[in-house]
Amino acid sequence: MSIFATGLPLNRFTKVVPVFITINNAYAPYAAAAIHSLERASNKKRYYRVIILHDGLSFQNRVRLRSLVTKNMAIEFRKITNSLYLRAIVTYCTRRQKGAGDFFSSAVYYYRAFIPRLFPLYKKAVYIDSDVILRGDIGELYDIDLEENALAAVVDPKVTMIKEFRDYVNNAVGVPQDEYVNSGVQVMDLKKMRKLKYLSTMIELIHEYDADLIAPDQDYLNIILRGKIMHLDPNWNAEPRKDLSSDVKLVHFNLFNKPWHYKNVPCEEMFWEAARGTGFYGNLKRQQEAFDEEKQRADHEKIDLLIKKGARLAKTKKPLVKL
Ligand SMILES: [Mn+2]
Repeated sequence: MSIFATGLPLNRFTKVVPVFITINNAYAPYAAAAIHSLERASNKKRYYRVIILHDGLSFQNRVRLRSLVTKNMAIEFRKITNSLYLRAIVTYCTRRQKGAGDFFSSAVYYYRAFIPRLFPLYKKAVYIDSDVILRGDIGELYDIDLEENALAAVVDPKVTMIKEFRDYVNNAVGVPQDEYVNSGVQVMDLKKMRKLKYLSTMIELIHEYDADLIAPDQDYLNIILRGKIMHLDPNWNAEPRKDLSSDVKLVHFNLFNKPWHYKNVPCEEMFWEAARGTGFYGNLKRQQEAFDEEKQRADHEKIDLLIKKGARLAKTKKPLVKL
């Protein structure tokens, strides 16, 4: 019998690796591939508890995700319920959706900010985006000593690559490009984040500035936790590429060239291998087939707009948000 079946509060007795992932119905298929890859790369002698934060998943999606459970990996769901904070975020996102170049105006991106507050019994946890595939054991990531830091993450590779994003983070966010991290993979010191009042500080900044940012919750993370973030080995949040190094432990399909939309993109085989064996393989294949030229054009346009918005906001004389 798995220790997950005993109903014991595992953290008290056994070192379990808590992994959070935040999704809505649309992200469920990608999350399944991510979780499947996590399980395959896991250390079979360790235990993992995957906690899926969501805003209301269909029965079918829950069943399919739940079926990924193994002897050493539990899967749990936690619905983000309506609260003062959530309402503030949803209002902010709804307003943002009306503008151009709003890639990250979905409230689902903010759910990860609720983790320290919603799980007071956890001291430390790992968070991953649903658009990642693991090749290394996430337990190793969890084990990293954060020392005095509140968080560990990788310096954002897309910011390093794209000039408009570099100018944007340096000027508009006010965080130097070599400090600015990607929020797709995080090791969180939940105790420290609670102490810093991470979520309520974010809500206050949203309320005070109502700032039009390009990666809002990631920008707030960098602003609020600045100076308290440890930089992880880039192999824990790597860009997909044709000649991927064997040292890469996690690939992040960030922003463009999503393998479930496009054919012949870097690292697609890793994604499809992980997607096979989940209940979503057929859906994902059909999604790719349905992503016709028109949809591809719209996708490219959206990314162009995001980059242009970055360039426009970068012209500001002072940061858009101040802590
Ligand atoms: Mn992502």
